[in-house]
Amino acid sequence: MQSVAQDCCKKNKRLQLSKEAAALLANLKKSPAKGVMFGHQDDTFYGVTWAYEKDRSDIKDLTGDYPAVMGFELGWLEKPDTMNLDSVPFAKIREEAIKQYERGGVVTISWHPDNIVTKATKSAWDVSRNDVVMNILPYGYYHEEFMQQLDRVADFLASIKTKDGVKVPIIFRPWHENSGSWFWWGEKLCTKKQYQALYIMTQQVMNKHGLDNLIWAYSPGIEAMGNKEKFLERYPGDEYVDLLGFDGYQWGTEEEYKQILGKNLPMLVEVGKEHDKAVAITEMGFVSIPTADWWTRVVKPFIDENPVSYLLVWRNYKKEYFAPYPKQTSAKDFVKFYKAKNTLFSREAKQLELYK
Ligand code: BMA
Repeated sequence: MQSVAQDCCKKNKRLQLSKEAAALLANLKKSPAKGVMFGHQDDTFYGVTWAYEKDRSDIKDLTGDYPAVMGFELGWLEKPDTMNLDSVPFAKIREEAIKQYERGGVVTISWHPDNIVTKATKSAWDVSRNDVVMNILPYGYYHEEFMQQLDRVADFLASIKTKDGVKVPIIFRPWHENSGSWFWWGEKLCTKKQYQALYIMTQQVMNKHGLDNLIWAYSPGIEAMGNKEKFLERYPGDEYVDLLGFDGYQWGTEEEYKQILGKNLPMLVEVGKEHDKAVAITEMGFVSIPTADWWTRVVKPFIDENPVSYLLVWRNYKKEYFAPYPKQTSAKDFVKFYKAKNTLFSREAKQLELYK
Protein backbone atom coordinates (compact mmCIF):
# COMPACT_ATOMS: atom_id res chain seq x y z
CA MET A 1 0.00 0.00 0.00
CA GLN A 2 2.89 2.35 0.60
CA SER A 3 3.77 2.72 -3.04
CA VAL A 4 0.11 3.37 -3.84
CA ALA A 5 0.13 6.19 -1.33
CA GLN A 6 3.23 7.69 -2.88
CA ASP A 7 1.89 7.29 -6.41
CA CYS A 8 -1.27 8.97 -5.41
CA CYS A 9 0.61 11.86 -3.79
CA LYS A 10 2.72 12.56 -6.85
CA LYS A 11 -0.21 12.84 -9.20
CA ASN A 12 -2.06 15.41 -7.17
CA LYS A 13 -2.15 18.96 -8.39
CA ARG A 14 -3.95 21.49 -6.27
CA LEU A 15 -6.50 23.64 -8.05
CA GLN A 16 -6.03 27.35 -7.70
CA LEU A 17 -8.64 28.62 -5.24
CA SER A 18 -11.60 30.56 -6.61
CA LYS A 19 -11.51 34.31 -6.08
CA GLU A 20 -13.94 34.10 -3.14
CA ALA A 21 -12.25 31.13 -1.49
CA ALA A 22 -8.81 32.72 -1.85
CA ALA A 23 -10.14 35.90 -0.24
CA LEU A 24 -11.67 33.90 2.60
CA LEU A 25 -8.43 32.04 3.26
CA ALA A 26 -6.39 35.26 3.26
CA ASN A 27 -8.91 36.83 5.65
CA LEU A 28 -8.94 33.80 7.97
CA LYS A 29 -5.21 34.35 8.40
CA LYS A 30 -5.68 38.02 9.23
CA SER A 31 -8.93 38.06 11.21
CA PRO A 32 -7.57 36.58 14.47
CA ALA A 33 -6.04 40.01 15.06
CA LYS A 34 -9.63 41.33 15.32
CA GLY A 35 -11.12 38.43 17.23
CA VAL A 36 -12.35 34.88 17.13
CA MET A 37 -15.45 34.05 15.09
CA PHE A 38 -18.01 31.99 16.96
CA GLY A 39 -19.26 28.89 15.17
CA HIS A 40 -22.08 26.42 15.76
CA GLN A 41 -22.90 23.10 14.09
CA ASP A 42 -26.38 22.76 12.52
CA ASP A 43 -27.27 26.16 13.96
CA THR A 44 -30.38 27.00 11.93
CA PHE A 45 -31.88 23.50 11.68
CA TYR A 46 -32.86 22.80 15.25
CA GLY A 47 -32.26 23.86 18.82
CA VAL A 48 -32.72 22.23 22.17
CA THR A 49 -36.50 22.83 22.21
CA TRP A 50 -37.45 23.35 18.53
CA ALA A 51 -36.80 22.03 15.03
CA TYR A 52 -37.00 23.47 11.52
CA GLU A 53 -38.47 26.87 12.22
CA LYS A 54 -37.55 29.32 9.52
CA ASP A 55 -34.43 31.37 10.32
CA ARG A 56 -34.47 30.35 13.97
CA SER A 57 -31.26 29.74 15.86
CA ASP A 58 -30.56 29.18 19.58
CA ILE A 59 -27.65 31.62 19.30
CA LYS A 60 -29.83 34.25 17.63
CA ASP A 61 -32.61 33.72 20.21
CA LEU A 62 -30.08 34.48 22.91
CA THR A 63 -27.89 37.20 21.39
CA GLY A 64 -29.90 38.63 18.50
CA ASP A 65 -27.28 37.53 16.01
CA TYR A 66 -26.30 34.38 14.16
CA PRO A 67 -22.97 32.68 14.63
CA ALA A 68 -20.22 33.90 12.27
CA VAL A 69 -19.44 30.30 11.32
CA MET A 70 -21.90 27.48 10.68
CA GLY A 71 -20.97 23.83 10.46
CA PHE A 72 -22.87 21.27 8.39
CA GLU A 73 -22.51 17.51 8.08
CA LEU A 74 -22.62 15.21 5.06
CA GLY A 75 -22.71 11.74 6.68
CA TRP A 76 -25.01 9.40 4.70
CA LEU A 77 -24.81 11.46 1.51
CA GLU A 78 -22.60 8.58 0.39
CA LYS A 79 -25.32 5.94 0.74
CA PRO A 80 -26.93 7.86 -1.00
CA ASP A 81 -29.67 9.25 1.22
CA THR A 82 -31.68 12.46 1.08
CA MET A 83 -31.12 13.16 4.78
CA ASN A 84 -27.90 13.05 6.74
CA LEU A 85 -27.19 10.80 9.71
CA ASP A 86 -28.78 13.41 11.98
CA SER A 87 -31.94 13.54 9.83
CA VAL A 88 -31.11 16.88 8.22
CA PRO A 89 -32.22 16.98 4.56
CA PHE A 90 -29.32 17.71 2.23
CA ALA A 91 -31.52 20.19 0.37
CA LYS A 92 -31.76 22.18 3.64
CA ILE A 93 -28.02 22.05 4.10
CA ARG A 94 -27.53 23.51 0.62
CA GLU A 95 -30.09 26.23 1.32
CA GLU A 96 -28.65 27.23 4.69
CA ALA A 97 -25.06 27.13 3.46
CA ILE A 98 -25.95 29.59 0.70
CA LYS A 99 -27.80 31.84 3.17
CA GLN A 100 -24.86 31.79 5.53
CA TYR A 101 -22.52 32.83 2.71
CA GLU A 102 -24.92 35.57 1.63
CA ARG A 103 -24.99 37.04 5.12
CA GLY A 104 -21.19 37.24 4.96
CA GLY A 105 -20.50 34.31 7.27
CA VAL A 106 -18.40 31.19 6.96
CA VAL A 107 -19.44 27.62 6.14
CA THR A 108 -17.55 24.54 7.26
CA ILE A 109 -18.49 21.00 6.32
CA SER A 110 -17.62 17.67 7.91
CA TRP A 111 -18.37 14.18 6.65
CA HIS A 112 -18.81 11.07 8.75
CA PRO A 113 -19.42 8.37 6.14
CA ASP A 114 -20.46 4.90 7.17
CA ASN A 115 -17.90 2.13 7.27
CA ILE A 116 -18.09 0.91 3.69
CA VAL A 117 -17.01 -2.61 4.59
CA THR A 118 -19.53 -3.34 7.34
CA LYS A 119 -22.19 -0.79 6.37
CA ALA A 120 -23.65 -0.83 9.87
CA THR A 121 -25.88 2.02 11.00
CA LYS A 122 -24.08 5.17 12.24
CA SER A 123 -20.95 3.35 11.38
CA ALA A 124 -18.33 6.04 10.93
CA TRP A 125 -17.79 4.87 14.52
CA ASP A 126 -17.60 1.22 13.50
CA VAL A 127 -13.98 0.34 14.23
CA SER A 128 -14.49 -3.40 14.15
CA ARG A 129 -12.12 -3.74 11.17
CA ASN A 130 -8.79 -2.08 10.63
CA ASP A 131 -8.64 -2.62 6.87
CA VAL A 132 -11.27 -0.13 5.73
CA VAL A 133 -8.88 2.60 4.55
CA MET A 134 -6.67 -0.01 2.89
CA ASN A 135 -9.73 -1.36 1.09
CA ILE A 136 -10.84 1.98 -0.35
CA LEU A 137 -7.45 3.08 -1.67
CA PRO A 138 -6.54 2.27 -5.30
CA TYR A 139 -6.55 -1.51 -5.90
CA GLY A 140 -8.56 -2.04 -2.71
CA TYR A 141 -11.68 -4.18 -2.86
CA TYR A 142 -14.00 -1.23 -2.17
CA HIS A 143 -12.09 1.38 -4.16
CA GLU A 144 -14.58 1.75 -7.01
CA GLU A 145 -17.55 1.95 -4.67
CA PHE A 146 -15.78 4.53 -2.55
CA MET A 147 -14.90 6.60 -5.61
CA GLN A 148 -18.63 6.76 -6.36
CA GLN A 149 -19.23 7.99 -2.84
CA LEU A 150 -16.63 10.71 -3.35
CA ASP A 151 -18.30 11.67 -6.62
CA ARG A 152 -21.61 12.08 -4.78
CA VAL A 153 -20.00 14.31 -2.20
CA ALA A 154 -18.34 16.34 -4.96
CA ASP A 155 -21.60 16.73 -6.87
CA PHE A 156 -23.36 17.93 -3.76
CA LEU A 157 -20.59 20.40 -2.87
CA ALA A 158 -20.65 21.70 -6.44
CA SER A 159 -24.38 22.33 -6.10
CA ILE A 160 -23.88 24.77 -3.22
CA LYS A 161 -23.79 27.91 -5.31
CA THR A 162 -25.61 31.23 -5.37
CA LYS A 163 -28.16 32.35 -7.95
CA ASP A 164 -25.32 34.13 -9.72
CA GLY A 165 -23.38 30.88 -9.94
CA VAL A 166 -20.77 31.63 -7.27
CA LYS A 167 -19.62 28.41 -5.62
CA VAL A 168 -19.88 29.01 -1.88
CA PRO A 169 -16.44 28.79 -0.27
CA ILE A 170 -16.42 25.89 2.16
CA ILE A 171 -13.93 24.89 4.82
CA PHE A 172 -13.94 21.17 4.11
CA ARG A 173 -12.87 19.03 7.02
CA PRO A 174 -12.85 15.36 6.12
CA TRP A 175 -11.05 12.63 8.08
CA HIS A 176 -10.87 14.64 11.29
CA GLU A 177 -9.92 13.45 14.80
CA ASN A 178 -7.46 11.09 13.16
CA SER A 179 -5.24 10.98 16.24
CA GLY A 180 -7.93 9.06 18.10
CA SER A 181 -9.22 5.62 17.17
CA TRP A 182 -13.00 5.97 17.24
CA PHE A 183 -13.56 6.50 13.49
CA TRP A 184 -12.66 3.90 10.87
CA TRP A 185 -9.96 6.30 9.59
CA GLY A 186 -8.47 6.74 13.10
CA GLU A 187 -4.91 6.23 14.24
CA LYS A 188 -5.04 2.54 15.07
CA LEU A 189 -7.20 1.72 12.06
CA CYS A 190 -4.81 2.65 9.25
CA THR A 191 -1.14 3.44 8.72
CA LYS A 192 0.15 6.96 8.36
CA LYS A 193 0.75 6.45 4.63
CA GLN A 194 -2.75 5.08 4.14
CA TYR A 195 -4.27 8.03 5.97
CA GLN A 196 -2.33 10.51 3.86
CA ALA A 197 -3.29 8.66 0.68
CA LEU A 198 -6.94 8.82 1.72
CA TYR A 199 -6.78 12.56 2.33
CA ILE A 200 -5.01 13.24 -0.95
CA MET A 201 -7.23 10.90 -2.95
CA THR A 202 -10.27 12.72 -1.55
CA GLN A 203 -8.77 15.99 -2.68
CA GLN A 204 -7.97 14.63 -6.14
CA VAL A 205 -11.59 13.69 -6.69
CA MET A 206 -12.76 17.15 -5.61
CA ASN A 207 -10.15 18.68 -7.95
CA LYS A 208 -11.43 16.56 -10.79
CA HIS A 209 -14.88 18.02 -10.18
CA GLY A 210 -13.46 21.52 -10.38
CA LEU A 211 -14.14 22.30 -6.72
CA ASP A 212 -11.87 25.30 -6.37
CA ASN A 213 -14.05 26.67 -3.57
CA LEU A 214 -12.78 24.25 -0.89
CA ILE A 215 -10.47 25.34 1.89
CA TRP A 216 -8.95 22.13 3.18
CA ALA A 217 -8.75 21.61 6.92
CA TYR A 218 -6.55 19.18 8.78
CA SER A 219 -7.87 18.68 12.30
CA PRO A 220 -6.69 15.88 14.55
CA GLY A 221 -7.90 15.56 18.14
CA ILE A 222 -6.13 16.81 21.24
CA GLU A 223 -3.78 13.86 21.60
CA ALA A 224 -0.70 15.88 20.63
CA MET A 225 -0.99 17.93 23.87
CA GLY A 226 1.54 20.47 22.66
CA ASN A 227 3.81 18.09 20.77
CA LYS A 228 4.14 19.51 17.26
CA GLU A 229 5.59 16.35 15.74
CA LYS A 230 2.68 14.35 17.08
CA PHE A 231 0.20 16.96 15.82
CA LEU A 232 1.69 16.79 12.33
CA GLU A 233 2.28 13.05 12.36
CA ARG A 234 -0.36 12.30 9.73
CA TYR A 235 -0.32 15.70 8.06
CA PRO A 236 -0.65 15.18 4.31
CA GLY A 237 1.61 18.15 3.56
CA ASP A 238 1.55 21.90 3.08
CA GLU A 239 0.42 21.68 -0.55
CA TYR A 240 -2.83 19.92 0.42
CA VAL A 241 -3.90 21.80 3.53
CA ASP A 242 -5.01 25.39 4.09
CA LEU A 243 -6.27 25.42 7.66
CA LEU A 244 -5.00 23.66 10.77
CA GLY A 245 -7.13 22.94 13.79
CA PHE A 246 -7.96 20.49 16.50
CA ASP A 247 -11.15 19.10 18.02
CA GLY A 248 -11.17 19.28 21.80
CA TYR A 249 -14.08 18.96 24.23
CA GLN A 250 -14.38 19.20 27.99
CA TRP A 251 -15.38 15.63 28.76
CA GLY A 252 -13.40 15.52 32.01
CA THR A 253 -12.72 18.09 34.70
CA GLU A 254 -12.25 21.81 34.15
CA GLU A 255 -8.60 21.44 35.16
CA GLU A 256 -8.13 18.82 32.48
CA TYR A 257 -9.76 21.05 29.88
CA LYS A 258 -7.52 23.93 30.81
CA GLN A 259 -4.58 21.63 30.23
CA ILE A 260 -6.02 20.58 26.89
CA LEU A 261 -6.47 24.16 25.67
CA GLY A 262 -3.33 25.38 27.40
CA LYS A 263 -1.15 22.85 25.64
CA ASN A 264 -2.84 22.50 22.25
CA LEU A 265 -3.73 26.12 21.50
CA PRO A 266 -0.27 27.73 21.69
CA MET A 267 1.07 24.80 19.67
CA LEU A 268 -1.63 25.30 17.03
CA VAL A 269 -0.90 29.01 16.70
CA GLU A 270 2.81 28.29 16.42
CA VAL A 271 2.43 25.54 13.81
CA GLY A 272 0.06 27.80 11.88
CA LYS A 273 2.73 30.52 11.74
CA GLU A 274 5.47 28.08 10.80
CA HIS A 275 3.44 26.61 7.94
CA ASP A 276 1.63 29.82 6.98
CA LYS A 277 -1.83 28.28 7.53
CA ALA A 278 -5.07 29.59 8.95
CA VAL A 279 -5.85 28.16 12.40
CA ALA A 280 -9.10 27.35 14.20
CA ILE A 281 -10.55 25.28 17.02
CA THR A 282 -12.46 23.14 14.57
CA GLU A 283 -14.66 21.56 17.28
CA MET A 284 -14.99 22.23 20.96
CA GLY A 285 -17.55 22.42 23.72
CA PHE A 286 -18.86 21.23 27.07
CA VAL A 287 -21.96 19.10 26.79
CA SER A 288 -25.01 20.89 28.24
CA ILE A 289 -22.69 23.60 29.63
CA PRO A 290 -23.44 23.09 33.33
CA THR A 291 -20.90 25.72 34.48
CA ALA A 292 -22.55 29.16 34.59
CA ASP A 293 -19.44 31.18 33.72
CA TRP A 294 -17.76 28.66 31.43
CA TRP A 295 -17.50 30.95 28.40
CA THR A 296 -15.83 33.95 29.98
CA ARG A 297 -13.87 32.22 32.74
CA VAL A 298 -12.72 28.97 31.14
CA VAL A 299 -12.70 29.56 27.37
CA LYS A 300 -12.13 33.28 26.90
CA PRO A 301 -8.69 33.66 28.55
CA PHE A 302 -7.30 31.05 26.16
CA ILE A 303 -8.77 32.82 23.17
CA ASP A 304 -7.39 36.15 24.37
CA GLU A 305 -3.92 34.67 24.59
CA ASN A 306 -3.99 32.52 21.46
CA PRO A 307 -5.74 34.19 18.52
CA VAL A 308 -7.42 31.76 16.13
CA SER A 309 -9.83 32.45 13.28
CA TYR A 310 -12.81 30.63 14.73
CA LEU A 311 -14.06 28.13 17.25
CA LEU A 312 -16.98 25.85 16.54
CA VAL A 313 -19.20 24.20 19.12
CA TRP A 314 -21.17 21.11 18.17
CA ARG A 315 -24.89 20.78 17.61
CA ASN A 316 -27.80 21.51 19.91
CA TYR A 317 -29.57 18.24 19.95
CA LYS A 318 -31.99 17.65 22.85
CA LYS A 319 -29.82 16.73 25.85
CA GLU A 320 -26.66 16.61 23.77
CA TYR A 321 -26.24 20.34 23.23
CA PHE A 322 -23.14 22.51 23.16
CA ALA A 323 -24.45 26.03 22.63
CA PRO A 324 -26.59 27.98 25.11
CA TYR A 325 -30.13 29.18 24.50
CA PRO A 326 -32.25 31.68 26.51
CA LYS A 327 -32.41 30.71 30.22
CA GLN A 328 -29.81 27.98 29.85
CA THR A 329 -27.36 27.84 32.81
CA SER A 330 -24.58 29.62 30.93
CA ALA A 331 -26.84 31.97 28.93
CA LYS A 332 -25.99 35.21 30.78
CA ASP A 333 -22.31 34.49 30.62
CA PHE A 334 -22.55 33.72 26.94
CA VAL A 335 -24.08 37.13 26.32
CA LYS A 336 -20.99 38.64 28.00
CA PHE A 337 -18.84 36.50 25.77
CA TYR A 338 -20.86 37.68 22.76
CA LYS A 339 -20.40 41.33 23.76
CA ALA A 340 -16.64 41.04 24.20
CA LYS A 341 -14.63 43.01 21.65
CA ASN A 342 -12.71 40.03 20.39
CA THR A 343 -15.58 37.60 19.82
CA LEU A 344 -17.19 37.92 16.41
CA PHE A 345 -20.69 36.91 15.37
CA SER A 346 -22.53 37.23 12.07
CA ARG A 347 -22.83 41.02 11.85
CA GLU A 348 -19.17 41.49 12.74
CA ALA A 349 -18.15 38.81 10.26
CA LYS A 350 -19.99 40.73 7.56
CA GLN A 351 -17.97 43.82 8.38
CA LEU A 352 -14.79 41.82 7.91
CA GLU A 353 -15.74 41.42 4.22
CA LEU A 354 -14.32 37.94 4.23
CA TYR A 355 -14.91 37.36 0.52
CA LYS A 356 -13.14 40.48 -0.72
C1 BMA B 1 -21.55 13.37 17.00
C2 BMA B 1 -22.88 13.31 17.72
C3 BMA B 1 -23.78 12.41 16.94
C4 BMA B 1 -23.90 12.89 15.49
C5 BMA B 1 -22.51 13.10 14.88
C6 BMA B 1 -22.53 13.70 13.50
O1 BMA B 1 -20.62 14.12 17.72
O2 BMA B 1 -23.45 14.60 17.79
O3 BMA B 1 -25.05 12.37 17.54
O4 BMA B 1 -24.60 11.96 14.74
O5 BMA B 1 -21.73 13.91 15.72
O6 BMA B 1 -23.11 14.98 13.50
